Amino acid sequence: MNPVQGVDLAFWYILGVSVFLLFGITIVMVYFVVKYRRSKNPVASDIRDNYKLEIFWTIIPTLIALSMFYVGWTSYMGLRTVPDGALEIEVEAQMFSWIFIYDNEKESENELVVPQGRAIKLNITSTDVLHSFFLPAFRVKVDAVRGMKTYAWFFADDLGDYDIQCTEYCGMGHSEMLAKLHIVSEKEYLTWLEEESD
Ligand SMILES: [Cu+2]
Repeated sequence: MNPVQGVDLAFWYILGVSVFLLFGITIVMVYFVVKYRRSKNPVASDIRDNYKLEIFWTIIPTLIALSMFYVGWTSYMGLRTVPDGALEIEVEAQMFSWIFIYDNEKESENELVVPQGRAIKLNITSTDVLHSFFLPAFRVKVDAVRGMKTYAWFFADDLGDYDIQCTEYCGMGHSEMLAKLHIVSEKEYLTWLEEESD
């Protein structure tokens, strides 16, 4: 599964369970408040040691929590497992822009150009302070740390332009630390790659 779908599935699953429980618990609570109000039920019953009930309300929430963990974990593994043959590009964060370095030493600033139909692996680092590489359309968000290599990957499936932002407050120019991802055809990519860096 493409990690984008994996992350979305985890999001909707957890949201769905949460909304279901919110309404389920609220409805039951309101029903009990009305049904067991003091005028109708003056003496409260004192129920103790109902083992069946206690086992039930321990096991069911445990299974729900584990199922949320499972969808979260599998989607996370999707984000962390880079397919073989991914195209690797170096990413350097600096105050306040993104530098992308390609195989043939070509560098571009704030413009990441990749060919359609390929898995792209980004090897991310920072030349100064902490930054964070955020590519929301592909559910990618990874810290850029000086002296450390982190990575992210995504599958370049649809042609188009996508936003890249720094999402770790890194100084006065943080809000202008924006870049664009351009997914272009293989041919366009190769032409662009051979152009002189500006
Ligand atoms: Cu930054």
